[in-house]
Order: sequence, then C-alpha cells, then structure tokens
Amino acid sequence: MIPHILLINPWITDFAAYNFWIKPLGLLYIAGLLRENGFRVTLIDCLDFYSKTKKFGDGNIFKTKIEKPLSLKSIPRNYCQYGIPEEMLLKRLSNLDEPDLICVTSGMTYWYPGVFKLIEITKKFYKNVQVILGGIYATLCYDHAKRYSGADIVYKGGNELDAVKLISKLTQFRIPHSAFRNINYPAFDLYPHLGYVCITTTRGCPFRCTYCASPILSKSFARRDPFKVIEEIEHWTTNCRINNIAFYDDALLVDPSRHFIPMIKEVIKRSIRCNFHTPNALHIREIDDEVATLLYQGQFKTIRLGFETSNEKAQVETGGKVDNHEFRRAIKNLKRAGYSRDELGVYIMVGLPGQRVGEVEESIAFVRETGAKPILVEYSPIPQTPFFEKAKRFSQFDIEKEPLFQNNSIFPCQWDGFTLSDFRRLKEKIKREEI
Ligand code: B12
Repeated sequence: MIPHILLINPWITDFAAYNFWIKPLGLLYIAGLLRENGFRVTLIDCLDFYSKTKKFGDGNIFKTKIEKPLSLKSIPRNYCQYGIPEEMLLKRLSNLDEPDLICVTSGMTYWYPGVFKLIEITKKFYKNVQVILGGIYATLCYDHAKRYSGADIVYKGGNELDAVKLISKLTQFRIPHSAFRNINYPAFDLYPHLGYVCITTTRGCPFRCTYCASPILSKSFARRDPFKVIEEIEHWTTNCRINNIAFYDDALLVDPSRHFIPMIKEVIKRSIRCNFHTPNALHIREIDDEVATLLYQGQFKTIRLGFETSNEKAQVETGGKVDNHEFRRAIKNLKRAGYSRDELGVYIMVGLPGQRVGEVEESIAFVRETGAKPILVEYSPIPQTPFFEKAKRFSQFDIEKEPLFQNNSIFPCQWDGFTLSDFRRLKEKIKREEI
C-alpha cells in the first residue's frame, strides 16, 4: 500500500503579516522528496489565500480578526489569523482520503497559536492519524512544542533527508537505500495557482551574528552547485512559466566568485527572463562593482541589504559582518550599476537589547546620506542565540517561557533608553522624512 502523507502549512497568528514571498520551503522540499520516492502527497497551505497581489507576486494575505492570546491582552492592537477561513480548511479536509500521516510545519516562534489550532483541528478530524510537527518554531522551541503543541512527534532541525527517513519509518514504507531518489525540487507544482517560487542556493551562514538563529537551524554552511541551481531556475521559468523568484538564502553572496557570479552570469547568458527578489537581505561586504552590475543585469528587482546599524561598536559586538566603509562602497556600486534610492532597501534593526534611540536615528541618517532607503525592522529575540540572554535581562516580558513575547511587533526589549513611544515617534519622523 502506498502511504498517503498530508502536509500542512498552518495559519499565521500575529498583529501584522505580509506575503513577502512567503512559502513553506522546507515542507515543500519534504513533499518533493516523498513523492519522488513513491509516497502519495497532499498539500494544504493555509496561507495560500490572498486579498491583494502586486505585480511581483507579493501582497496581502486574507485575514480574520481573532481573540488575542491571554498573555498579549495588554497590547492595544488587533490580532489576526492570516490565511484561509476555517470553514474552507474543514471543507478541504472532508474532501480528502484519510492520510496515513500528517506533517505540519511551523514558522516564526511566536506564530505557534495557529500551529496548535491546526493540530487540534486535524486531530479531531482524523482521530487515529499521527501528527509530526517540524520547522522553525519546533526547532527553536522544542521543549515548548513537545509540551503544548499536541503533536505526536516533534522534529528538531535536521534536514529533509532525515525527515523523509523518519516518515518512511513511521509509515513502514521502506525505500531501498540503493533506490533512493534525491533529484528533488520543492513541490511547488502542488499549488493550484502559483505566482512565484522561492529558492535556496545555500544552507546556513558562515557568520555568527549574535541576534541570528541561522547557525542553530543549519549546523554548517553548504552551497549547491551553481549549475544545478541554474537548472532549477530554468525549470521554474521555462516549464512552469514563473517570472518571480525570491531567494531565501542567509548567505547568497558569500564567496561570490565561486557561487553567485558564475550562477548569475549563466542566468544572463541563457537570457532567463525572471525577476529576482532578496527579502532576506544580502551581505553588503561582497557587493563590489562586478557583483553590483550583475545584480542589476540579472534582474534583481527587490534588493534588501542587511546593515542593521551604523554604530561601529555595535557592528563589531554583533558579529562584524559589515562596516560603514563597506556599506558606502556597496551603495555607490549599486547606484552606478543603475539602482535608484527606492530600490535599495536597507534593514536597520530596532530594539536590540540595550540599544538607545539615538543609535537608530544616526543609522537612519547615515543610510539616507548614502542615497539608500532605510527600512526599520524590529528585533525578535530568538531562543538559543547568543543575544537571547542579554534580551532576557532587558525585556519586561518573560521571553523565555512564553514565545509569544518573542514577537517583534510588541517591541520586546523596550527599556528606559528606548521606549515604545520613542519608537512610534521615530516612525513618524521617518514618514515625514525629518531624519
Ligand atoms: C525566508 C525567511 C523569511 C521570509 C518568510 C518565510 C516564511 N515561510 O515564513 C520573510 C522574508 C518574509 C521573513 C520575515 C521575517 N523573519 Co524570517 N526567515 C527566513 C529564513 C531565512 C528561511 C526560512 C526557510 O524557509 N528556510 C529554508 C527551509 C528549507 O528550512 P525550514 O523551513 O526550516 O525547513 C527545514 C526543517 O525545519 C524541516 N521541516 C520543516 N517543516 C517540517 C515539517 C515536518 C513534519 C518535518 C519532519 C520537518 C520539517 O525540514 C526542512 C529541512 O530542510 C529564516 C532563517 C533560516 N535560515 O531558516 C528566517 C527566520 C525564520 N526569520 C526570522 C525573523 C526574525 C524574521 C522577521 C521577524 C524579521 C523582522 N524583524 O522583520 C520577519 C517576520 C515577519 C513577520 N510578519 O512577523 C528569524 C526567526 C524569528 C523567530 N522568533 O522565530 C529567522 C530564524 C532568522 C534569524 N535571523 O534568526 N523571514
């Protein structure tokens, strides 16, 4: 008997969420591998329901206002469930054959209420079917997930091959080692309508920034063969007529002569027609004249740069991935290549533990002065990262016990040197272009 695996991407529950090319890439990799090795797979992506889509495929996700979880009651903002209405999920479940196993993924740690609700619903629906929970929340908050999620098995980190081995064991569907097929693209074709795909050409990151979870999620840094990536890009653009691709890499530009440069030169040589986006930010240090020109010629339309701060002491303390001189040089190169101010979004982290409002003001002014566009990103304290201990000392919330307090929207590390009203004032000033 061929096992039937139901894979589900749950709702987001948050104060705000935007489809900045969001897809459950890990789950889709697993779905692709399972199918390749003889399993029957069904995907339900609860987020695949949009209220507005823009020209590059990003946009707004349909939302339903819901009750705030008890611990967030004091936050004076609406709280929503993003994605398909519950009735639609129930209808989809009732049209399915009973699965042999349910695989649920998870995103941001503070999105767990949507995950729990989904598990509860599926458990009610299929009383005797086991549920495995994996993904980012499951990996970073493993004990919390084991205790409270309701899943039968919580899967920590790992890679998709290990996940498939586990699924094979649980369903007693043996894949002979010699016959294992690993020609695997994420199973994006399971979507009825597809406006874009996401891709990752590397796993992990060689940097060790103190606020970032990348080294915990991927223990080592690995790169795919650039030519295999090109084959995948061609597959999406030619066979599936996709013309927007978002890179999920944490380190797309690292060691460019061996990775990014050969890859993008091939995109240009083969005249691949596609818009590329880097919502997860690029490493600034690597953007020399050649890389900047290739980004522009290669049709990278949405550029985000991970700058975080212009404060030199903070740059060194948080991992030293970039300095101000390198930043100025990169912006100069990108402008010379053809990018305008509005196309160059620069992430500045706000609300790092112990950070003062003045540091952010200075960073904004610095970015503006170079002719790029500052974009404020509120800091989310992430368990197991070096900065989490510091964040615990600064936060008035119990960020360790309750992952909901890791939500960047509540400004978890506000303190006397940087209050929530300071932050609101700052946003107003930016809007009016006063800094
Ligand atoms: C792409 C990305 C985004 C995308 C959205 C992705 C999505 N689908 O939600 C965008 C750009 C929108 C985004 C936004 C943000 N992000 Co982000 N993002 C990522 C990133 C780079 C990659 C995630 C990914 O897809 N990985 C690739 C796939 C292959 O891996 P995976 O999903 O983990 O799956 C693997 C395993 O987990 C497992 N698995 C997965 N599911 C399942 C299920 C089962 C059953 C099993 C067995 C196994 C399994 O198998 C896969 C094996 O390869 C991660 C960093 C990272 N390296 O993971 C940060 C990360 C998740 N983001 C983070 C942050 C901080 C943010 C922001 C808050 C940044 C900000 N300040 O604005 C925002 C939040 C937006 C919001 N509305 O709240 C943090 C986590 C924060 C947290 N508390 O959880 C991370 C870890 C980055 C970091 N710096 O540490 N992000």
